[in-house]
Amino acid sequence: MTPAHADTAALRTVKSICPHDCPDTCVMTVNIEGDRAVAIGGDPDHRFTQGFLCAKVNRYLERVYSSDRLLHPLRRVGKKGEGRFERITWDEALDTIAERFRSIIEEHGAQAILPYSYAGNMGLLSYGSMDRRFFHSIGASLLARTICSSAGGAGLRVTLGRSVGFDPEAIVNARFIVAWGANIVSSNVHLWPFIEEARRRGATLVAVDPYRSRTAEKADRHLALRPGTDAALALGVMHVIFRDGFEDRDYIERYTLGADRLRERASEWTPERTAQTTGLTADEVESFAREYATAKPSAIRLNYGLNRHAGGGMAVRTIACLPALTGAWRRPGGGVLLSTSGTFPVNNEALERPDLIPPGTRTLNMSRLGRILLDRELSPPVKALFVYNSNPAAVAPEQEMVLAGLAREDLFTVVHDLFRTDSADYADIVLPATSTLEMFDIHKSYGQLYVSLNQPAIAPLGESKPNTEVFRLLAARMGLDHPCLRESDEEMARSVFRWEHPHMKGITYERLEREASVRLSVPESFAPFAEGGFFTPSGKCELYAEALEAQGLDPLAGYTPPRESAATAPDLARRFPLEFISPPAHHFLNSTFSAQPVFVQREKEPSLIIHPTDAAVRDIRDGVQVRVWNDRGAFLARATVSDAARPGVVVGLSTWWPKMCPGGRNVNAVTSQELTDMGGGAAFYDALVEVGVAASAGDLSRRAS
Ligand SMILES: Nc1nc2c(c(=O)[nH]1)N[C@H]1C(S)=C(S)[C@@H](COP(=O)(O)OP(=O)(O)OC[C@H]3O[C@@H](n4cnc5c(=O)[nH]c(N)nc54)[C@H](O)[C@@H]3O)O[C@H]1N2
Ligand SMILES: Nc1nc2c(c(=O)[nH]1)N[C@H]1C(S)=C(S)[C@@H](COP(=O)(O)OP(=O)(O)OC[C@H]3O[C@@H](n4cnc5c(=O)[nH]c(N)nc54)[C@H](O)[C@@H]3O)O[C@H]1N2
Ligand SMILES: [Mo]
Repeated sequence: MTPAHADTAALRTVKSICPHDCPDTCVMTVNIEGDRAVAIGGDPDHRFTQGFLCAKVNRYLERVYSSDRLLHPLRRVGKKGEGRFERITWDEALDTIAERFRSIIEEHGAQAILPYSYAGNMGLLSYGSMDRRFFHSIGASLLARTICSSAGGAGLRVTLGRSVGFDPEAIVNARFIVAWGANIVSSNVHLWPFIEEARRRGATLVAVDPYRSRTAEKADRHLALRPGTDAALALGVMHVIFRDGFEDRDYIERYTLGADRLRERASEWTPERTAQTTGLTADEVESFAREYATAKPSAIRLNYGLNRHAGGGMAVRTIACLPALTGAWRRPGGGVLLSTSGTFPVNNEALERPDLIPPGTRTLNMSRLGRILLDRELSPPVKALFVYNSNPAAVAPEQEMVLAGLAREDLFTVVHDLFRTDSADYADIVLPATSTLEMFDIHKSYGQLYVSLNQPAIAPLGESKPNTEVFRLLAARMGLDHPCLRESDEEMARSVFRWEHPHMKGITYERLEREASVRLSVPESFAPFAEGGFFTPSGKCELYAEALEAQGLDPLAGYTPPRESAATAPDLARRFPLEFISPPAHHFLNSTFSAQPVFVQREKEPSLIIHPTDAAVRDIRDGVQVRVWNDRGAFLARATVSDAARPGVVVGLSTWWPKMCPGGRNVNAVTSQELTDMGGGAAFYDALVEVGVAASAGDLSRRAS
C-alpha cells in the first residue's frame, strides 16, 4: 500500500455546507472513511451552527446513501404519472433533450420552453448560474420565482429598501422577542440558542401564530390571531404607541417618511377594533403593544408564514414599520428580521448573465403553474418544462390543475432530482442529481451573516451530476458557443461576490477554501439602521412609499384582509367555513425529506389539526380519517382534535408527497393560484375549506350520504 493510499483510507473530517431551503445554512462536519461518509454533525467551531444539526440533517447520510437515490438517467416507458421508467445513458438523455428542445424551438419558438426551479439547493451555483445562462442563451421563457418569499420580500424592500434586518446573533440583547409567523424551533432552529440566551438575560418571548406551533408552546405568551390579520394587529400596536406616547419622536423625525399619515390611520385601530378583526381580546392587544413598545430593544423575528396570504406583502410591510416608530433599530438586536440576504454583495449579473436574455422575453409566474400548463390562449403554449431544485407536483398550489398540466401528452418534461418525486413520475426524462456532499458550491444565507464554501466530500454516487454540469453539458450538446457556458464551477464561484464590497473586507476565495465559512465584515454588534441609512429612495424608513403609489397600491402601511374569510367572502364562507393553513411539519422541509423512512415514521401520516368545537359540530373524533375540500379539490387526512388550532382554523402540516397520501393528493389540492398583493406570491394559507368524516379510506370523492 502506498502512503498516499493509506492516507485516503484513513479517517478524515471535512466541512460541508447544508444547501437546503432554511435560514440557517449550517456548516457540517463529515467524517470520511476511504471514499465513504460515515458520520455527520454540526461544526462546533461555527458560531451560528454551534455544533448541532436539525432533526432532518442529523440523518443526512441516510438520504445520501438511500437505496431510493436516482443513480442514472431514466426514460419514461409507462403513462405520465405512473412512474415506470427504463435506464438510459447520459448521452441518450442529453441527445433526447437537445433534439426535443431544437424541434420545439423550430415549431413554437424558444419561449415554449419553461425552466421550473426553486430552492431545493440554495448554493449560489446550484440555485441559479449555469442554468440561467443556458435558458437565457436559448431564449426560453423566464420564470418568476414567487412560490416562497416574494410577497414579504417586496413588502420589506419597499419599507426598508433591502432584505436586511437585525444581526440574528445580536438577538441575545433583545428584551422582548416576537416570533411573528415564525416557527423558529422547526424552521430556524439555530436561532433558538440565541433566543434562550436572551431569555436567560430576562427577555420575554411572544409567538404570534394562529397555530400553537412548537415555538408557541415554548413561548411566554401566545397570541393566536386569525390567519392573515397580522397587519391589523400591527396597526393596533401602533395605535397604542401613538396614543400613549411610546413613540421615539427623534428617530421618527430623522429617519422615517409619512409618520403623520400613519398616525392618523392607526388612530382608527383601537384595541377593540383590532380585537374584532384579529380574534384576539382587546387586553391582549393592549398588553402586547405596551410590552413591545417599552422593552428596549424589541426584536421581531418574522418568517414567511404570514406572507402566504392575499395581504402578505402589506402584512410584512406594516410590521416592518414598527421598530422605526419605537426606535428599536437604535440598539443591536432591535428591529425586525425577515431575511439577511440583502447583506451579501452577490454579483447576479456575473452569475446569471441577464444580459443574454433576448429583449421582450416573457415571464411566467411559478405560482400559477397549473394555469400556465392548461392555458389554451397562451402563445406560444408551454411545450417543454425543465424541473430542477423543485417538486411542483407536491408544492405548487391547486394540485388538480398542476397534475392535469403535467399529464399533458404533448408536454415534454425533464426532471433533475435525487429522488423519484411525484414530479419525476410525470417526466419524459429523469436525470440524477448529486447531494451536497458530492459537489462544489458557494453559499450566502438568508438567516445569518456567513459566506461559506462547499467542497466535495465524496465522489458523486452513481452517475449523478450537479445542476451546473447538467446545463454545461446540455449547452454543448445544443451547440451553444458563448464562452460563459463553459465556465467551471470554480470560475463562477470566483465571480459570485463583489469582493471589493466593504462587507467582504478580509474575505477571499482562498480564505474560504481554508476556513469553509467566514462571517461578513460587519461589526460584532451590528445594528444596521441605528442611524437611519435605509436603502429606500428617500434613505428613510418609508411608512409612506411613493413607489407603491406608482404601482397603483396603497402607499401607506395598512391592512389588506385575506381574500378567503368570513369577513371578506361571506358566501364562500357559508359553504367552506374553516380557514386552512398548511405550515411545514417539523421533520419535513417542503417536500424534501418527506419520503425518508425515519421522518415518515415520525410524522406518521397526513394529519389535520382541528379545534374540539369545530370537530364536535362535524362529528369528527380524534383519529378518524377526514376529507378536506373546497371547489378546487380535496385531500384526506387523519384528524387530530386539539386546541393547538384556534377555533375556525384547521392546520395540515406539510408537505407530504402526494403519492404517499391516501387518495394521492396532499394539502395543495385545496390551495389557490390567486396571488398576493405585492410580489406576485403564492397565497397558500388564504384558503377556506370544509371538513367531514371521510366515506372510506383512500376515497377522495364526496361523502356518500
Ligand atoms: N423544518 C423545516 N424548516 C424549514 C422549512 C420546512 O419546510 N421545514 N421551510 C423553509 C422555508 S422554504 C422557509 S420559506 C422558511 C420559513 O418557513 P415558514 O413556512 O415561514 O416556516 P415557519 O417558520 O414554520 O412559519 C410558519 C408559521 O407561520 C404560521 N402562520 C400561518 N399563517 C399565519 C398568519 O396568517 N399569521 C401569523 N402570524 N402566522 C401564520 C404557521 O402556523 C407557522 O407556525 O423556513 C425554512 N425552514
Ligand atoms: N401548502 C403549502 N405549500 C407550500 C408551502 C407551504 O407552507 N404550504 N411552502 C412553500 C414554500 S415556502 C416553498 S419555498 C416551496 C418549496 O418548494 P420546492 O423548492 O419545490 O421544495 P421541495 O419540495 O423541497 O423540492 C425541492 C426538490 O429539489 C431536490 N433537490 C435538492 N437538491 C438538489 C440539487 O442540487 N439539484 C436538483 N436538481 N435537485 C435538488 C430535492 O430532492 C427536492 O425534491 O413550497 C411551497 N409550497
Ligand atoms: Mo420557502
